[in-house]
Amino acid sequence: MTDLIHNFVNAADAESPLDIVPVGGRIGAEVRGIALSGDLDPATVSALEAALARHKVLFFREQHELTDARHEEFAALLGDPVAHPTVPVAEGSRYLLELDSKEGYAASSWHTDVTFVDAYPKASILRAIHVPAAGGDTLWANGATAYEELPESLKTLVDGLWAVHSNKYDYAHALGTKDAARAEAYSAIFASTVYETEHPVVRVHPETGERSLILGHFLKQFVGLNSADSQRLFSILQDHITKPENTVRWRWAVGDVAIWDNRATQHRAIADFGLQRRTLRRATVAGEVPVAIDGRRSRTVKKEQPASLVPAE
Ligand SMILES: O=C(O)CCC(=O)C(=O)O
Ligand SMILES: [Fe+2]
Repeated sequence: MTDLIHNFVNAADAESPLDIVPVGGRIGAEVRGIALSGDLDPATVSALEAALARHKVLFFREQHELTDARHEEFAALLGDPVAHPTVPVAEGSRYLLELDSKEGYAASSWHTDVTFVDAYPKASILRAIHVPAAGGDTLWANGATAYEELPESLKTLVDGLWAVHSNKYDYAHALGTKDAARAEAYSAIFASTVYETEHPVVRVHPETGERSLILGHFLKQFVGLNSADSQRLFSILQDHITKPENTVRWRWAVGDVAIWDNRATQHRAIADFGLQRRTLRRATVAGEVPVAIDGRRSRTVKKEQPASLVPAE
């Protein structure tokens, strides 16, 4: 009986000292009884890291003591906190990125954070400050189960495939806005330095050895394919990742925190909250350069400021 109950991918580890309640069948778990801060003891931090590698996204409720400073101190327990490479940090913070609906911003297309650079963050820690009365949930998808369930022929195709990721892309689509001027203004900041990076489509996780798909909205083109074929193949693969069985959805309350393994997941906001206020702040923790199945590593092939932004001599 016990085996039957626990026979699903996202079951809690009976050995974990944490109080963990899985949310989705393949991804996401709530951790209870922990107040996040920079003061957590090393055993708890290791248990959280193990739970993160297993469940891919961890949710914590009622973290009302987590100020910006404490948010950053907690992030430092998981590694080196890093600011976003192009977007200025949130006011009063050292590394935090603010996602605020008053800027017309909701990251409502599927992505993995910052894949336009080589060593993109290994983890993101998102905290809810203002939450709509309804709507504004976030979705996460499991890139490892998506890879595992691909038919063998598609696995063979992606195992040796690489793709170029860039932060120069369609912001109107990613922000879910029809306001071209706003999308352009956001693009001017977000792509103030244009990056292009080649990543393997299948990344081997440095801690678990699990294979997972790296795709998402920063992917521009597959290496060796033209843009039309790239778009069609992207749709096929991306559909495998984002099908509902591979996802978890979180209904935010003020004080909630979500931490995700950015090496094995994608996520997106649901932009259904109209003009209601929605504000979240995010810390990111530095990651490693991804490694492909054959051991090759990702590499940044372009890092360029548009001519108009380069100061005159
Ligand atoms: O607003 C959200 O729900 C997701 C934001 C996001 O993409 C992020 O924090 O990295
Ligand atoms: Fe994101």
